[in-house]
Amino acid sequence: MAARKERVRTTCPRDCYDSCGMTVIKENGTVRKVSGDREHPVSRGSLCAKCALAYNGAWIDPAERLLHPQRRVGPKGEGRFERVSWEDALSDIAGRLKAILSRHPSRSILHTHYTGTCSLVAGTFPLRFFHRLGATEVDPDTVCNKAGHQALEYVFGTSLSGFDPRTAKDTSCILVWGANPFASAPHVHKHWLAEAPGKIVVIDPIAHPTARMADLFLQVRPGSDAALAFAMLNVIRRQGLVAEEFLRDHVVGWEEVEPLISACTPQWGERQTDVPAAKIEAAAEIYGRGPSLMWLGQGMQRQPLGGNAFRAAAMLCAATGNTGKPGAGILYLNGANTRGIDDDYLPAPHLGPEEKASIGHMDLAETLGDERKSRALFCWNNNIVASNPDQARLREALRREDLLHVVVELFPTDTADFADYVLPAASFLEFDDLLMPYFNNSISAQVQVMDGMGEGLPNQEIFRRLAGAMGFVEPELFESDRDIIARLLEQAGYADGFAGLAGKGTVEASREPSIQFAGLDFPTPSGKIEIASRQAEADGHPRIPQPHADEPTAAGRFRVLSPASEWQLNSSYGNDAKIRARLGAHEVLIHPGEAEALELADGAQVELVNDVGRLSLTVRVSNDVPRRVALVYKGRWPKFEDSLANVNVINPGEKTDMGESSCVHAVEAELRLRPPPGPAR
Ligand SMILES: Nc1nc2c(c(=O)[nH]1)N[C@H]1C(S)=C(S)[C@@H](COP(=O)(O)OP(=O)(O)OC[C@H]3O[C@@H](n4cnc5c(=O)[nH]c(N)nc54)[C@H](O)[C@@H]3O)O[C@H]1N2
Ligand SMILES: Nc1nc2c(c(=O)[nH]1)N[C@H]1C(S)=C(S)[C@@H](COP(=O)(O)OP(=O)(O)OC[C@H]3O[C@@H](n4cnc5c(=O)[nH]c(N)nc54)[C@H](O)[C@@H]3O)O[C@H]1N2
Ligand code: SF4
Ligand SMILES: [Mo]
Repeated sequence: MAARKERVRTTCPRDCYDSCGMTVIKENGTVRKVSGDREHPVSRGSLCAKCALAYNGAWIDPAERLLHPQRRVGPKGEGRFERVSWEDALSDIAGRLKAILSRHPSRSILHTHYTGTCSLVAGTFPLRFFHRLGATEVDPDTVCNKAGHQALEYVFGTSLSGFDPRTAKDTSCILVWGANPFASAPHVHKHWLAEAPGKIVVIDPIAHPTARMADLFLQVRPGSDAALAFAMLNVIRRQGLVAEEFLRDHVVGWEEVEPLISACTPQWGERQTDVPAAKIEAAAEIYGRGPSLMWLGQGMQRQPLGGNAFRAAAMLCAATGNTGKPGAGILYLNGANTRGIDDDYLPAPHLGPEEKASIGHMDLAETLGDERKSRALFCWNNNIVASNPDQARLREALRREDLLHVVVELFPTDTADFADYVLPAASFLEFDDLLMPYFNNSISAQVQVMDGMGEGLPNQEIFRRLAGAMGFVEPELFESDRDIIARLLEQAGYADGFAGLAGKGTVEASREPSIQFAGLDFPTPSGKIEIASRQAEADGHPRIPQPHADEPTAAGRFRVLSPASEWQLNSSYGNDAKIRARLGAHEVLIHPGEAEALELADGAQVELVNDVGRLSLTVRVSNDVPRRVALVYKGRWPKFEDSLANVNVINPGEKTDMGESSCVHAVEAELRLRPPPGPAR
C-alpha cells in the first residue's frame, strides 16, 4: 500500500531574527523530514544548517529527549533521577512551595526564563503563574539585551518599534552595527542584505562573513563605538549633511552635544577606535546622505558602556533625520506590539502584587548563594548553567540541598542535572502556537505536526496543572490555548482565525511596508527624540551620550568576545551528535600577530585564565580577529567539555552602564599554553 504523505506548514520559534517558515513531511502520520517552506518570504525554502540537523536529529529523537517527570535521587549536579508521575511531581512541588510560603516571603521563590521558545503562549503564559505566586522574576533581558533597550527608550521612548525591513527597497544604505547576520540571521544575510539596493556598511571587531560581503567594513576596537559615532557626526556636520530642520522640530539636546563633536575629528576617531580615518569619513558620508537604515545588533551593547554606545549611535539617526520616511529608520527589535498585541494580556501582571520583585541575571549566582534571599528556583525556557555568567559560583550555589529547584526542559541540560524535579516540555512541533517575529513585522503560525513525545507537555499546560495543584482559582491561570490564540489574533486584527493562518504559514501585518515613527511623534516625555534625556539624568546617567572608548586591554591580556555561533542557537543543539561533530574542538580564535608573539600555532592547547576561572581551548589562527581579541563562540554544553565548562566560566558577570545587563564581550583573560596532562595513573 502506498505511504500516505502529508505536508504541514509551521514556523521555527527559536530566538532568531529569521523566524523561518517550515514544511514538515509526514508519512503515515510519522515525521519523516523537517525542511524549509518555499513560500516563506524570508527563508524561501531553506532552514539554516543547524536547525536542518537538529530538527531532524535530537529534537525528534526520543533517546535524546526528556520523556517523563523525574525526581532527583543523587547529589545535585550529577543528573541522577527516578521517574515519577505527573501527579506526584506536581503535588510534591506544590507541597514544598506551600511550605516555603508559610514561613518565607513569596519573593524568595525565583524563576528564570528566556527565549528557548519565542512562541507567544509557551514563551509568556507561565508568567501568569509566577505573578499569582508573587515570585521574583530574574529579569530575562539582563542576560541578553537590556542595556540597548533602556538606551533606546531614553532616546525614542521605545526600543520595540523598529523599521519594517521591507522598507529596504527605498534605502541607499544599511548600516549593520554590532550584529553578525551571517550567524544570527542567516537568511536575512543571504537574501535581504544581498539584495538591498544601497550600500552595506558593517561595524564590528570581527571580520565575519557579513562584514566581508559589505561595501565598507569598519573593524572597530571593542567598546569604542560611542567614540566612532561622535567621529562620524563630526564628518556629517562638516559635510553639511545635518538635517537642521528635523533637528529643530523633532529632536531635543542637539545643541548640548555639538560642542563635544567639534573635537571628535576622524583622526581622533582613528586613535580611539582603530578604524582608519578615511573609513570613518566614508561611512559617515554614505550614512549621512541617506535615506539610511541602521540595524543595531545586540553584540555592541554587551559592553561596559553599551547603553552609552547605543545612545551615541542613535544620534546619527536623529542628526540626519533618518526616520519617519521610506527607506529610513533604526531597528533593534520589533515587539509584538507592532502587530497590535496588548503587552499585558499574556503575562497578566494584575494577578500579582503591584510592586513586582525582580533581580538581574548578573546577580543570580550571588542571590542563590544566600538562603535568606532564595528558597526555590524554577528554570524554564533557558539553560543557566551554560549561558549565565559566573559559572563556577552558580554551580556551587545550585548544589544547595535546601533549595527547591525545578527545571522545565526538552533535554537533560547541565541546568537540569542540578534539579530536584525535571519536568518534560513538549517541543514546538507538538502543539499549536503563534509567533510575532522580532525582525520582520509578520505573524506566523506554529502548527502541531506530531503527538507529544513521551509525557511531555507544553510549558503553558505544565503551569496550568501546577496552578491547580496549588489550589489557585483565578480563571486566567487556566485559559485554554485555543481561547488565547483566538484572542491574540483578534488583537492583531487577523480575521481568518488560526486555521486560516496555519494554511498560509506567515502573513505580513500590513500590505505596504510600515514607516517607522510615521507621524514623527515619539513616546518620550517631550514627544521628540531625546539626545539629552532628563530621565537618563534622573537615573544617574549623563544627560547626553559621551564620546567614550574603552582603553585597549593591558599587554598580555585579551578581550574575550563570545558571540553567536553559526552551529548553535545559544546553548541549544549543543547535545545533537551531528552538530557536535560540526563544532569540533572548543576553539579560541586569535590574530596571527598574537599567535606569533606567543609562539602558538593552529591546534596549540591553551587556556584562557582570569580571576574567576580557566577554560581549556584549542588555538585557531585567524585573520578575522583583531589584535588583543580572543574569539570563543558561546553555547557549548559544559558537561561535554574537558574542563566541564564553557566560556562563561571566565565571565565574571560585570554589569553594563544601563539595565544591570551583561557586558559579556568585555571579559578579559590571559592566554597560556596548557600544561600537558600528567601521566595516566
Ligand atoms: N546562529 C545563532 N543565531 C542566534 C543566536 C545564536 O546563539 N546562534 N542567538 C540569538 C540571540 S539570543 C541573540 S541575542 C542574537 C544575538 O546576535 P547579534 O545581535 O548578532 O549579537 P552577538 O552574536 O552577541 O554579536 C554580534 C556581533 O557583535 C560584535 N561585537 C562585540 N563587541 C562589540 C563592540 O564593542 N562593538 C561592535 N560594534 N560590535 C561588537 C561581535 O563581534 C559580533 O560579531 O542572535 C540570535 N541568533
Ligand atoms: N558568553 C556568552 N554567554 C551568553 C551570551 C553571549 O553572547 N556570550 N548570550 C546570552 C544571550 S543573548 C542569551 S539570550 C542567553 C540564552 O541562553 P540559553 O538559555 O542557553 O538559550 P537557548 O539555547 O535559546 O534556550 C534554552 C533552553 O530552552 C530549551 N527549550 C526550547 N524550547 C523549549 C520549550 O518549549 N519549553 C521549555 N521549557 N524549554 C525549551 C532548550 O532545550 C534550551 O536548553 O545566553 C546568554 N549567554
Ligand atoms: S534558527 Fe533561525 S535560521 Fe535557523 S531555522 Fe530557525 S529561524 Fe531559521
Ligand atoms: Mo539573546
